[in-house]
Amino acid sequence: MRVLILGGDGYLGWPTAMHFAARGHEVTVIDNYLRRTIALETDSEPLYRTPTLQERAEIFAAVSNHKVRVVIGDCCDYDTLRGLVRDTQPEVVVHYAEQPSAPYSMRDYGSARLTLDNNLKATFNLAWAVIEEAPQAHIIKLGTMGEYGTPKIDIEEGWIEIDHKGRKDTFLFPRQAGSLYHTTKVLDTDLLWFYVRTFGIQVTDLMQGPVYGLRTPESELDDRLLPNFHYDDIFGTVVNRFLAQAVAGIPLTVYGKGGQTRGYLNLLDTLQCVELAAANPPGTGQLRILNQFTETFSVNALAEKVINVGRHMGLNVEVQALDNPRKEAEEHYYNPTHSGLLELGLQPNYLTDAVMEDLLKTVMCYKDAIAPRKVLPRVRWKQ
Ligand code: USQ
Repeated sequence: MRVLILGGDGYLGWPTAMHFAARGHEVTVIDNYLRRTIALETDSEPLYRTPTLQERAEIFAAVSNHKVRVVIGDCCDYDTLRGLVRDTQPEVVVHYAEQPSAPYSMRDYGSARLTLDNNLKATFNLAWAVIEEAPQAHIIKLGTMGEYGTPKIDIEEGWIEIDHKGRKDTFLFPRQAGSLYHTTKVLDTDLLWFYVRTFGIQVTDLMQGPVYGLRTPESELDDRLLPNFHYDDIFGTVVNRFLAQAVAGIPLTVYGKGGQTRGYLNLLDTLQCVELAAANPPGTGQLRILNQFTETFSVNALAEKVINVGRHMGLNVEVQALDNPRKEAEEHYYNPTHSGLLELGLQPNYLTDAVMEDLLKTVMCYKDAIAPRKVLPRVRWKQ
């Protein structure tokens, strides 16, 4: 397949690019280094320096013989994106080109504005580039479980049937996101649903939970191919943060009561899910929504797992309950459906003690680079 990946420099973008290329697909990536720029501006650089996208592609070609074509450009520039879609004629476009940090989106007016502009423009431009240049292309859009929020009812996979005054219809599941970033994802879904039902494009929207992990079969070929790993308060997701905190002897930063429950998945499973979605397109005129996670944990349960495995490995792991910087339910009902990807063939990699130990060992290789000043939350939802 000809695969175009928007946001190919990211934590998920680069491993996805290598994964598809290693399976013989023709891969082109585009990225404007937005995350790298924001990380520099906010003192949130990752655990180790990753080579540029061009350097990564060269290293990958040298060790694997597989090619990833790199374009440095901005998906918010329509001419750039439209030209790329016209030239590559993708069968699949994987869309990761978004500002992905909830805390960054809540930092101040400028960060909120950038998040809103970037995420909506990139999605809008992609819809149009596909409509105008490759109408058969399958858009695989990375959404987020955070779009649903934490309702008091079971979360369905994208849609819900409503029985109202004796009549029934099916609608997008009600959404109530907890940050501006997550809200931009809600708006993305609405935009894509509009273009699916009016212009007949085909879209898979993957509602993903927080991802953890580092190594993939392709990054095993050379450490310089590892994805960026953030443990800071802006770009670090909770499991990756806890791993770095445990290794550095910094108490685990549980926000509030720690009952916040989310659906988590291993980076390896993100790759499987995107590949399964690509291999099984929904068909033109369809918006397919899949909930992308393999198991649910509360923040407290995650902390307990890190403590158990970390202490067993001789690490000094404690918990520090912090005043929650976010506005979110700290104890709530959470029961999301997630059968679609399993039905397509997903073989989950669960967060077992052995997996946790392996993750801790990998992060331990970079122990000296962990900067404690990057760990505590700097952004509060309420000013
Ligand atoms: N949390 C802590 N301590 C920390 C960091 C986070 O208790 O040190 C808590 C948060 O308050 C939240 C939960 O852990 O309740 C998850 O936080 P997170 O930072 O791992 O995840 P989030 O901000 O929701 O965003 C991440 C990714 C985002 C993706 C999302 C999936 O950055 O791109 O869309 O996970 S989901 O959470 O399902 O919406």
